[in-house]
Amino acid sequence: MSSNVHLFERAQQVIPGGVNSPVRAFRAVGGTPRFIARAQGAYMWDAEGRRYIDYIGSWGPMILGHGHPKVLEAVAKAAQDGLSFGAPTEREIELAEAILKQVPSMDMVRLVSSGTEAGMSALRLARGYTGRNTILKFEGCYHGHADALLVKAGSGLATFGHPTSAGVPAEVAQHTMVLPYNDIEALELAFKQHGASLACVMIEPIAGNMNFVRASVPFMKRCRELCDQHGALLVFDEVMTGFRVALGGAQSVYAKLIPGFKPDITVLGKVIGGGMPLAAFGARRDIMHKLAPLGPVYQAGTLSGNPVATACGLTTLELISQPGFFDQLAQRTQRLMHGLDAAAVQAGVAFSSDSQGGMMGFFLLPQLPQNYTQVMTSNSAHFNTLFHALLDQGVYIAPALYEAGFVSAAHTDADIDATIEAAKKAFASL
Ligand code: KE4
Repeated sequence: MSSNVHLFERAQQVIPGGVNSPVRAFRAVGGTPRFIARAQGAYMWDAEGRRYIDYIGSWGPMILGHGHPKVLEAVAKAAQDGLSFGAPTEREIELAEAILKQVPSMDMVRLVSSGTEAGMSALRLARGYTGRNTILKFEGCYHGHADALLVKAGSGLATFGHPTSAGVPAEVAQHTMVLPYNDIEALELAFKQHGASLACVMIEPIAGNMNFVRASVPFMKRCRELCDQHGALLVFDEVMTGFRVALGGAQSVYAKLIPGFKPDITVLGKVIGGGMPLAAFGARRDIMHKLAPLGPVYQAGTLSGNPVATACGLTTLELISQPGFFDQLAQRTQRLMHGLDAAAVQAGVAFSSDSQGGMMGFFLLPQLPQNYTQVMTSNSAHFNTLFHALLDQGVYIAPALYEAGFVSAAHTDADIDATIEAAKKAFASL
């Protein structure tokens, strides 16, 4: 049995950083990544046979827990019928219908293979529909690694951005504005100065890439109003929140707080694939009719709507649509949050937490942060100590303080209680 250290050394010889996605390398928290051998229910086992209670859940998809028998059965049957055809299938229709049933802001949906692909395509669709080039995003929100979205804030408010990654031409970044999240004044200035050229505002409605930061109701209301006033589209990136914070996603949460609220385009991923490569974007019919082969906005994919991935996603959606699923998931998540809050108070540790449905976040800060700047005032050294103290006790949270956490239907009260006990010991080490 190879050790994690040995596997990491071997991996780094042939894969950049030893990983196929940077956050997995533990560079933010230090130490050796755990090479996972298998997972079942709420648990993962690493290459050394060590068991972890898993709060990453593949960064969101594993809402049922790992290896749900009905999902595995559907995947196995689909695989027997064929892995990929490059031709339409009935199950793509069924999955599209299942998605649209829960997200009434969309009349049509296009299936793709990753959240990045979905976000990139949504952006092109917004530009193609409006005939405009400028896009607006918010600091701390991550929408995948398409060039136009790897951009950080410009020098002044409402100014155009600069690339956050090498290889992104300045000419691309110059069409992207990046504003502080939850900053209504900056938003109004940006629309005042650039409203006529804005194709869209793209937002994570609950920003899981800042751990867990909610868009305030006044801010979200203002996003919607200003988009309407200036003819820009509101693009909801629900790759993380979709079918995770509620069956109808974050937009269903905001629709309860803002009468009649809905975004124009929605980006989905993670849960709708159930752990397999599947994502989607959708909108009203008039917007989606701009897409090839109907309209001038090109978008395509060899494995889009893959028959095995659609079986995984469809079965997952059928199971999470059962009555009471999200109520129970939310109760379990809240039980964990309350337990961690109490443990932190007992240990005298500055701590704040929040959750919605099966998505959660916490900060080693006395109050919940409202934007990226505030999130980054967290003490990263303390977080790293907490991360490893939990990991050493068999509790696996995200290896970065700006990442959200996820509870699954497979997490039992005993798992939650064990996690809280491990946190008590971990807080004592801070
Ligand atoms: P993917 O291309 O990784 O499937 O999705 C990109 C994406 C888009 N939008 C949101 C809101 C997202 O959270 C993501 C991906 N999330 C990260 C975790 N923060 C995935 C983990 C990783 O990058 O390895």
